[in-house]
Amino acid sequence: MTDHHPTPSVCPLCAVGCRLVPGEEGRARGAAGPANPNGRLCRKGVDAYQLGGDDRLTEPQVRRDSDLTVVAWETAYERIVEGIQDVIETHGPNALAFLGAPHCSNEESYLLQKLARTLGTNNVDNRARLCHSSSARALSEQVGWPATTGSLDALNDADVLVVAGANPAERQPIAFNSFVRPAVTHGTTLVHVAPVGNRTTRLADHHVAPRPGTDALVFDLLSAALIEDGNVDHEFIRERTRGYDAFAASLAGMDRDRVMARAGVDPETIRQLVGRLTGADRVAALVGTGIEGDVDDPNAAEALIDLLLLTGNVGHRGTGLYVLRGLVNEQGATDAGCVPDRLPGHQPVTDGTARTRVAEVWGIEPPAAPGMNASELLAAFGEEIRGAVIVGENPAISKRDSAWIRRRLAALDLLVVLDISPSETTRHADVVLPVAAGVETEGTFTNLERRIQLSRPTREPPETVRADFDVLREVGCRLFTDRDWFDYTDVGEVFDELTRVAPTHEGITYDDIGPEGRQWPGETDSTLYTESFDTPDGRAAFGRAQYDTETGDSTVDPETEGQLRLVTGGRASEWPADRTASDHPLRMHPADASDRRVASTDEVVVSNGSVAIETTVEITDRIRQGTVSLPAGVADPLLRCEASTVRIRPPSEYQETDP
Ligand SMILES: Nc1nc2c(c(=O)[nH]1)N[C@H]1C(S)=C(S)[C@@H](COP(=O)(O)OP(=O)(O)OC[C@H]3O[C@@H](n4cnc5c(=O)[nH]c(N)nc54)[C@H](O)[C@@H]3O)O[C@H]1N2
Ligand SMILES: Nc1nc2c(c(=O)[nH]1)N[C@H]1C(S)=C(S)[C@@H](COP(=O)(O)OP(=O)(O)OC[C@H]3O[C@@H](n4cnc5c(=O)[nH]c(N)nc54)[C@H](O)[C@@H]3O)O[C@H]1N2
Ligand code: SF4
Ligand SMILES: [Mo]
Repeated sequence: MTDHHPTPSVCPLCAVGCRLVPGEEGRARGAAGPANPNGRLCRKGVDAYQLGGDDRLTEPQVRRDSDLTVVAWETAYERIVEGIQDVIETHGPNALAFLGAPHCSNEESYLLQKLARTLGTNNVDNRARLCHSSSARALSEQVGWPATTGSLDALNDADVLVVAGANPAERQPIAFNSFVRPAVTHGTTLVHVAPVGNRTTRLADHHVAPRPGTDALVFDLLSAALIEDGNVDHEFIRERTRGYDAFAASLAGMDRDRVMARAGVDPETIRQLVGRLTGADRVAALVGTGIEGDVDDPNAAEALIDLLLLTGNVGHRGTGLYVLRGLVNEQGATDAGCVPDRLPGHQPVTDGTARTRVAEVWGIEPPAAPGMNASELLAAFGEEIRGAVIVGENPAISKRDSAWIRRRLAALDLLVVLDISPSETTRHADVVLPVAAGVETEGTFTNLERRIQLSRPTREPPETVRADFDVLREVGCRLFTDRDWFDYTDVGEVFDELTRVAPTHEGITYDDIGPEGRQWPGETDSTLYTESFDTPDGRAAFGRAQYDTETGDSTVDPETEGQLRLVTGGRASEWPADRTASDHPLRMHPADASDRRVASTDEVVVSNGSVAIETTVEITDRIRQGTVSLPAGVADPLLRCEASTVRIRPPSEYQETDP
């Protein structure tokens, strides 16, 4: 049933941005909005009101001796202000770190980075953005903004959709069911690029399963074949791009047989895909965390953008690159400037004109030197970094070794954490501030298609907690008693300041966001780059072939050494609906299984060096040979030691001293 509630909240649980209101028995009920036009919610969204449910922080706490003690808000604020001033006096502002706030609103994210920068440091980041960092970088460098180029409803206009390194059927289910599924039903071809089949694959017409980390090579092979056949958009290339000749030349130097062997795809697959692309007027690509790879992997997003540019598939409806972002306001926190090298609106901190623009509004110029990113900051905790303010992040859960993170957190002189619930991170804090949950506060959130939506509170927070907004504003006022930099009366005033500082948001006002939301930038329709690209010369830039033509690729193929490549997916949060891991988490190809005398449902040991986990097997031909997959939660012990390959053995054959 479609339901138009006058004042819905935005679902705080992922970047799709569905709208919801309280339903029965503590559950959420969907309220139709642009991202969930049918008013549906996914399994996870239905539980949105459980966030901060049973396990809730309600009183501010300050560490006295070794224990956290409940205190009045006044006392907590005094401790924070003193602590921050101490760090600055002794070590300077660059000894501070500000982490957050992709769970919070645009206004809260804006306040967080303003706090950092008015104090004199660019050490501000949100680690969720690192989930899609290479895609964002490729977009910035090649076309303009680190954001999805189109809107969800335009996916219906695509003839071909390429989903790479993502599983939106499970991870962004409402976007998938509302926009991808209907497009496919109406004849759009769905190509899924992933080494392991998942729920998204079930809807796909083609499943391409390259060797993990080699997507870029597949996209380059497609580009090379299209160029060879003359099936490229010459007019688009001439009028709207630069660097084509160098790109084509770099592909021409590629040994295609060798690249195909490296990527583990056959000529027939490439031929079929080329056929699909040649026959399509409009192609759009959707990417997730699976193409992010390791730092050494070739840049898949760049190769994919090259392929889209080559075929004229950026800058009109039904085309372009969609970044399937994860957390509710990952896009917005980044837009608002919770990034160490970018001011609000993605302007480089190193750009003097951009800093002056900010200074005109703030009354103080932000520092010019880029800060450290979230990973660097964490690694410097207790060394260069002496104090940290963490808003809605939990660095203590991560792929990193947990003892290492605990040591880092404990080594700080000042750790301030704003959270809804206790976590590993709050346990190490010197000050813990209990804050309101997303459904309890007013503010704007920007979804994965750049849509800024107003979220209204649909539940009362406990009386003793405060909104992140109020806390950040109060801390700002107390740190700058002789300035009015943080004297805001309401959320709308902060949003309107953001739109004056961030060129992306220029012309949008809080009061006219409206029920459909507003996609930034303000002056264009929902598709970016219809006239020109946001690059210095207005043209999109081609990259280079991602295969190293000089050296070839000398990476030893793990499959030849009895090892299997490990891929993980479905990294599950601590969310109830995510804790339904499959019964047989390890998936492997029949040939790999029979080589190891392993049968379906068998117990096996999955190991790398001294790290081993026991689990059961599902045998499937929807995974490429030589690769096995595990849900990320199960694989965590292996991921923490950065294992990318594993051995699989029956428990009887496993010995701890094995290599
Ligand atoms: N229910 C639920 N939904 C969520 C979240 C949650 O915790 N629970 N978290 C949200 C967050 S923060 C994020 S970042 C997103 C993540 O959303 P996704 O990026 O879709 O996350 P995964 O499910 O891990 O999917 C990654 C896919 O990439 C594949 N893959 C692995 N290696 C490679 C490779 O080298 N090449 C290719 N082409 N594919 C590869 C994996 O097999 C897997 O299918 O999900 C969001 N949605
Ligand atoms: N082991 C493990 N590691 C992971 C992941 C995983 O699932 N498991 N996921 C990876 C991915 S894809 C990502 S994006 C990152 C996510 O990393 P984080 O964002 O650090 O982790 P979360 O647990 O999503 O959220 C952190 C905290 O935000 C709080 N929070 C929620 N809403 C609000 C709010 O409105 N205000 C405030 N102040 N706090 C709020 C929650 O209570 C929680 O304690 O972690 C990555 N690392
Ligand atoms: S798809 Fe995302 S935003 Fe929509 S209901 Fe599910 S978790 Fe919430
Ligand atoms: Mo994420």
